[in-house]
Amino acid sequence: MATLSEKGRQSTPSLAPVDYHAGDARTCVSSPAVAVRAVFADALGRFEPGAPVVVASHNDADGLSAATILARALEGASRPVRTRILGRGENPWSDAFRAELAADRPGGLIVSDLGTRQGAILPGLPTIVIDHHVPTGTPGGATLISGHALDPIPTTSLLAYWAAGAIGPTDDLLWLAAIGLIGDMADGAGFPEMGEARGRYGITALRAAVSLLNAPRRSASGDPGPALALLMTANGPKEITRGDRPEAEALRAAKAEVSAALAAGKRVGPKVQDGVALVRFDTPCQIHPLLAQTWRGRLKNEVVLAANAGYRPGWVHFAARSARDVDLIDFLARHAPPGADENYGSGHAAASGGALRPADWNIFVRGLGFGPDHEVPA
Ligand SMILES: [Mn+2]
Repeated sequence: MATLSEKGRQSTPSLAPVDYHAGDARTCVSSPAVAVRAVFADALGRFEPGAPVVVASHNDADGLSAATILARALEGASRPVRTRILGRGENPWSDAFRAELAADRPGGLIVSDLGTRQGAILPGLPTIVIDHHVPTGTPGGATLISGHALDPIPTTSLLAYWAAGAIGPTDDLLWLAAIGLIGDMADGAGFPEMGEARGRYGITALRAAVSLLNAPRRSASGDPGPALALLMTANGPKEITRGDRPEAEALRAAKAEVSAALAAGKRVGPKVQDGVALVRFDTPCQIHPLLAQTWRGRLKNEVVLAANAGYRPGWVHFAARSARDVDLIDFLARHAPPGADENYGSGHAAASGGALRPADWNIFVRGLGFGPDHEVPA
């Protein structure tokens, strides 16, 4: 595995070493952008020439913009590319995705903003993992371009923007990097690219575009198609916010749908028991993180659990937040039901959650002291 993890940025030129292929001489670089471009160029050179590249990415604004940056850059260089946005319950390190790739037989795979896990995604397939989450493993023989050790931590879209410099000119892709920066970091502070994008495209239009692009993944359909289609062809955020194409209309409809679901969810009162506030509701929309955040602002002493049994059939998805200084990863680990797996209790100390089968959910809430009226039909 080639690992890129380096401290320091353009503003503070450092000669921090970069692991650039195990065994090779250590390469000294002056900025993460330069390092990312070099590592990406090298890894792309090992893809099968002329064969399609699959770009798999997350369905939020950062993942969508990262995928778009990479796909547009590759298309600009006349390389065939297929974009695959992963949705709810999907994960590249799964048998389902492995089988899909094996049938597709691409010449290379780029996986962006989908985490960094243990093992090869498809053994033998040249793979680049671009990500900024805390790695939970080493992705086999893939080239890993990880931003998590940088300070500040870049978004995946910004890493993709730096990487795309290895393929061709990136000037028209800058606004896409900004979409991801706003999506994951709100203001993108600490990155000169954000200041430049703000000056060229306007922060208001960029923020409004992010809000629309994040709506479909929270809607019942979860369809990333319209957002991706707009990003692939637009020349700036206003073509998303003011567009009259059907795809732009679909984003506005998704946003209205999620707003209505959230308004209904806010009318559900929490049940408090032994320091835990439980908000139980059923909707196909992914509003549980938003609702948990809302109640975190109102309940100063409780661990808030917002639980949604309508999001994915056969599962209870929940978000955990607390205004108190509680390590939620630790809290959930201490209360884990026997059936909890990797879908339960990951994330951050301050923002966690998970998904449980109804039978396991019922054991979980019983263990927290809630009565049978809070259980979900198994
Ligand atoms: Mn991200």
